[in-house]
Amino acid sequence: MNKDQVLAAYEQAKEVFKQQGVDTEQALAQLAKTPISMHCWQGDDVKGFEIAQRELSGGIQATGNYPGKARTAVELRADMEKAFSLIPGAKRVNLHAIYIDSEEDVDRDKIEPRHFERWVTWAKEQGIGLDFNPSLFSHEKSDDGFTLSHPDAEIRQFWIDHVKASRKVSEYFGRELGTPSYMNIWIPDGMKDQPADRLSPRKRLQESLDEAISEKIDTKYHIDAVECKLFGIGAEAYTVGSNEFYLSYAATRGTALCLDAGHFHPTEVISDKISTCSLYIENMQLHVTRPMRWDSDHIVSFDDETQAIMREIVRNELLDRMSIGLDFFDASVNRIAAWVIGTRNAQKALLKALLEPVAKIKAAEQEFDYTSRLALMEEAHSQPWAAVWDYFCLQQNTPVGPDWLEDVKAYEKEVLAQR
Ligand code: RNT
Ligand code: ZN
Repeated sequence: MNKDQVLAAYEQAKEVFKQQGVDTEQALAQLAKTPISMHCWQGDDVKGFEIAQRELSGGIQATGNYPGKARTAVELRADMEKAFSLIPGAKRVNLHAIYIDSEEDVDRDKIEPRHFERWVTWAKEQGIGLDFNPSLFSHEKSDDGFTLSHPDAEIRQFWIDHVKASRKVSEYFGRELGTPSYMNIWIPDGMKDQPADRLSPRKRLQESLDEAISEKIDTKYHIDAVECKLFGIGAEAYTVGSNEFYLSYAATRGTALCLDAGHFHPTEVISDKISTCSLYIENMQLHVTRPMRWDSDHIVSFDDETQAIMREIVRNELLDRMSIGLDFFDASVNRIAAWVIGTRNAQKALLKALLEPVAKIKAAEQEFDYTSRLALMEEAHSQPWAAVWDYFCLQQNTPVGPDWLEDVKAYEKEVLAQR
């Protein structure tokens, strides 16, 4: 589509939405200022850049061996810049502690803000905020399948110290970049087979977390979040940090809660959890991802659940309290394309939600007019929201439709194939 076609289609769409009482300009402004936190770990299959290179563990897996993955922080940043140029709207970057960018061989409990200075310099250049994660996996001290809930106090302490050190890095991000860093704590702790004691590890996790986050840090700079999970590979029977555990933890400790779309039973959806959480939890974080049969972390698709998640956020006016992040790692396709596809899909779903005639639909529901409610919801799917999306891409100087693919292919030939 050329520019004139995009503009003409937008003008038409604008009218169509106006007739339904929906202001497309307002939706576009909201979309433009809502950042999506792009996870750095799609770029190198969750490997990281510690001097002591370790295999990915913790019950998660990046399958595939598509050539050209980033081998250094410099390469990863270049790849993310390429992806940014093809993704409209505001972005943030979500880092893990294993993405330390330093010549020093530092163990996890000893990381300091200075080891992440180059990331901050880059983020400033890019005009983006950073989010952070302590990495409690891919390490010899997590090999027993336990970290913060490990029966050995010394191992627990190592991981507590890692979380404490990570909070300093996160606070540093927030201070330097003027936007709070969400620091999400996910641990792989669990057991393959039925435990005899389900309680003690949970008690230890509760105590470890309390110690790890005991120092008060201004939420202007840093926000703690915790992420629950149902199971992992090798931890099928029992996960210490279950949904009930972390929902209660976040509610009683005042931390944020991270909901990962792949961390529940196969037919259980996070879209239905957002409203409940909003009643008890101030800040929420999302790991938008696509589970396929298991927590497979497939690239985000424009599917029903992604759309339902965004509708819940918009209909309940929760955008201000929500950090929308992504969490997938597919090593079977071009990794930059993976970011572009997944991030654009999350944004498309958000835009479509912003263009819904919410007031009308809610009014129908209030009057018990479920016929109109269903009719309006269903018709919304085929309204010309895609023309508004194309216009947004144009407005933001990013490719319209599948045109971005050519760019990715050229980058693959020129840069990725040389690695
Ligand atoms: C694992 C969790 C966790 C990780 C990342 C790397 O199941 O989803 O969020 O994917 O932190
Ligand atoms: Zn996750």
